[in-house]
Amino acid sequence: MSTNQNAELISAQTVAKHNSRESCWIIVSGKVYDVTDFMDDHPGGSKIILKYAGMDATAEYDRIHPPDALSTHLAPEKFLGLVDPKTVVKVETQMSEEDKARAQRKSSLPPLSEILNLHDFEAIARLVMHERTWAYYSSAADDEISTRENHAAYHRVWFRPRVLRDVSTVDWSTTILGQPSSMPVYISATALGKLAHPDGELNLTRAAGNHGVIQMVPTMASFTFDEIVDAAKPGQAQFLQLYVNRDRNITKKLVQHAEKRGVKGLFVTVDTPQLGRRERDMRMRFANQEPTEAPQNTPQDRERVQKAANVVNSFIDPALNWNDIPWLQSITKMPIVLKGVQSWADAFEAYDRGLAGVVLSNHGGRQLEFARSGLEMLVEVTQHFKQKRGITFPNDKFQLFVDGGVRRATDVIKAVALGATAVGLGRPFLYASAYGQPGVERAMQILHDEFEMNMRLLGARTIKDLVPELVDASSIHAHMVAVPDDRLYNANYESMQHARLREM
Ligand code: PPY
Repeated sequence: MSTNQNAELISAQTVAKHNSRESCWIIVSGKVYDVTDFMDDHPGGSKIILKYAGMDATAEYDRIHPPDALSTHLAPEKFLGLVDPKTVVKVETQMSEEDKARAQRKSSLPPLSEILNLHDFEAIARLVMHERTWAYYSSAADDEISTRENHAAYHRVWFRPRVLRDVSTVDWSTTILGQPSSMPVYISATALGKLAHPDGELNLTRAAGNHGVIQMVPTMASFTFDEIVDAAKPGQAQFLQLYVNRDRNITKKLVQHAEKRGVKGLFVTVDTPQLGRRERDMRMRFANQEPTEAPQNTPQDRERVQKAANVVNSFIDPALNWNDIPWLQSITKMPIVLKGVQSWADAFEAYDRGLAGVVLSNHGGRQLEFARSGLEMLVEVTQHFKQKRGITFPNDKFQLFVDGGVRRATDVIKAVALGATAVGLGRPFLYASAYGQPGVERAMQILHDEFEMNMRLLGARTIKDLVPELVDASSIHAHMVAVPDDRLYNANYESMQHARLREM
């Protein structure tokens, strides 16, 4: 969207008249936009837009979005012109009591030296992040059973360690899609990193650069793709997570630009033709819908609910299918990995089409409820490859990754022993970024320390020693198993809220 410098300036008073659902204009960075039609498509809900209807929304917009989000998602004609700066009256915003209490908690964060594991970051994040942020990041589909299962699955795999091996030095470094990585861990893509911290994804990029870890840059980041790539050190490897847009030209441009900027791998998300039902997040959005006294069953209301459920369809194409793969392969030389494969049949298909690998994942439990954990899929997929194709893992030609529920180096070690090249962690690094870049670095250091100790205790000198015989995964498919109560972790989960009467 180009700025028409010759357009007449619009007075703030004119903008202020368009302050309703029927006609809603907002100002962002001095530009006036008509967002009347867009507000029901807004992934953050319409109420937040209506709160700024007829007003300057720049501060709130910048808190969450990259500068190019509006120009990417709004039709050019929705940019109406520039606001006349002489007419803008500055409004002081009042901090709510809850905001003040949160700021107080934020100023009492325990020092990083007292953070001993990744669960600690999660517990702290819950206390200091805005409740809407916490709801968005932590929520998962339906009854949040898959998301809990992701973590619980690791409790069903136990070790069979070896002794009397010289483990005076141990080395857990590896390569991922040919790129060196200091550990078999990468930062998985998560949307809207600025919600956690003003430096959002850049904290992850910089910490990754300092620790030799690879970051998967999300399509839905809070910073632009270039801002995130610019924050990397020279030679620092990054991957790109891709949501394929309905408009294939947008996707082609992004992919080819990423390749030019040196991105080393393309992770195409294939498990999100529609957004899963994240009810804790939805309740927050309802809290953010404008109250309506109108009957809830009018055609307009039904259309609005329908649109909100499918909001993701406006920029993630639900028609994406296997026939698009040759096209993706034709537009880039980057290795292509499918993120969100959940069956051995689809893993075979990816292998047969010459792709570089698959991420066995249920999207952090945020998509299909009762999708199995990546770890359980890994056991099944490797078994099928061995039995039907005679192929074993890890395998440089076709790499298997898992993500979801990983909080400890022992979790990672189990997945690697079972054939994964590396394991993705998404939420834990976001929670750590409540402390900014030092928090993310501390999270990485904690993982390194855990790797060192556990490699020694397992008798594994290098990644090559992490073989299937080192673990007992015979219970992985048993979905009911007694484990000691994981109280710290359970404390970070929340029981579902049920509908309540509105306050009188
Ligand atoms: C997720 O929230 O799980 C995502 O993958 C990001 C996202 C956010 C908003 C719309 C579509 C996808």
